[in-house]
Amino acid sequence: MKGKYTIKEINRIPELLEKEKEYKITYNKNKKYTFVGCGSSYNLGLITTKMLNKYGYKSNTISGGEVIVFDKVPQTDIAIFISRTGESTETVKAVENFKKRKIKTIGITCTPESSLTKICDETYIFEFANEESVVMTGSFVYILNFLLNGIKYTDLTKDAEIIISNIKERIDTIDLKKYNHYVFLGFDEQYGISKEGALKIQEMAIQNVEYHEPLEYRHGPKSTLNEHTLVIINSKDTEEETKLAKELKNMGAEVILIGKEKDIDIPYNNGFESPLRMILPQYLGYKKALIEGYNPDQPRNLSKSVIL
Ligand code: F1P
Repeated sequence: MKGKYTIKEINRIPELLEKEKEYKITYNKNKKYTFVGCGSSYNLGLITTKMLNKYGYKSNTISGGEVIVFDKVPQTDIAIFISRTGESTETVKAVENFKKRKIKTIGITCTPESSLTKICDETYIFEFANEESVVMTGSFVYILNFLLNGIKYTDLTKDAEIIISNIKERIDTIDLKKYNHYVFLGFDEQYGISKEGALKIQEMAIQNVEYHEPLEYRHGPKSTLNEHTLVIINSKDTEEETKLAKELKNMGAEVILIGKEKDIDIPYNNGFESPLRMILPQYLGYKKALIEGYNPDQPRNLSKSVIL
């Protein structure tokens, strides 16, 4: 059955989140952290960096590609390499660029005995979060929540079940055949959430996608909006974002506003709710892929990790 792994991986998110109590990362305000990854794992770094900097820590994120092509290594104390497979070439190779500068290296992966686990000074291995499907879904939610819990522990388990069912209910009512253009909007760390959301639709359902800051969308990008556009706003519960949702609906798009008592009720909680907001694009990508006849478990042209 097409997509059987993806849906299994989405459905077990509440179970995965239960595991959060067993693992802990701690950040030190006197140290600088650099996150390195590719694809979804890069997005994990971008979102975590936004959150760390907001809470008084020092962090930056760089893609594995930028590190290895330019030998670019930000001034830092601890480098954290994220790779579900532990095999993406750029991420694995980038470890050496940091090591030769005597920077401490920590790997985060779902794959024991991977290239990444062999070369990093320390590793967190979440084998229970590993996935059969190519696209990261549950593992992304788990790792993001793990990384944010180092700032402030947030128990998302109790809300996950109901949110998954609300998301399914909402998405299942949309005639997805009609939409071939997907736009994700969000400020700050919600921008990273939007970037990753767009990637899910692109990877699984092979659609045209975009992501922007909400108000930036008015400054040019909205020219391509039409009745085949589905907009998802990862809101910070501001009036401006609600106003924008109405405006885009009036222009003919279908709009899903995520926020407190909105189309999908996930109140903004300074970014700590973000892992739960990832479930919507994951399920949307899965559903749209099935409707178009694609297999969300095994998207066109993609493999579980890019080995160069
Ligand atoms: C990174 C990644 C995935 C993406 C694609 C190619 O993998 O970019 O996020 O879905 O399949 O690989 P990893 O380094 O986290 O294993």
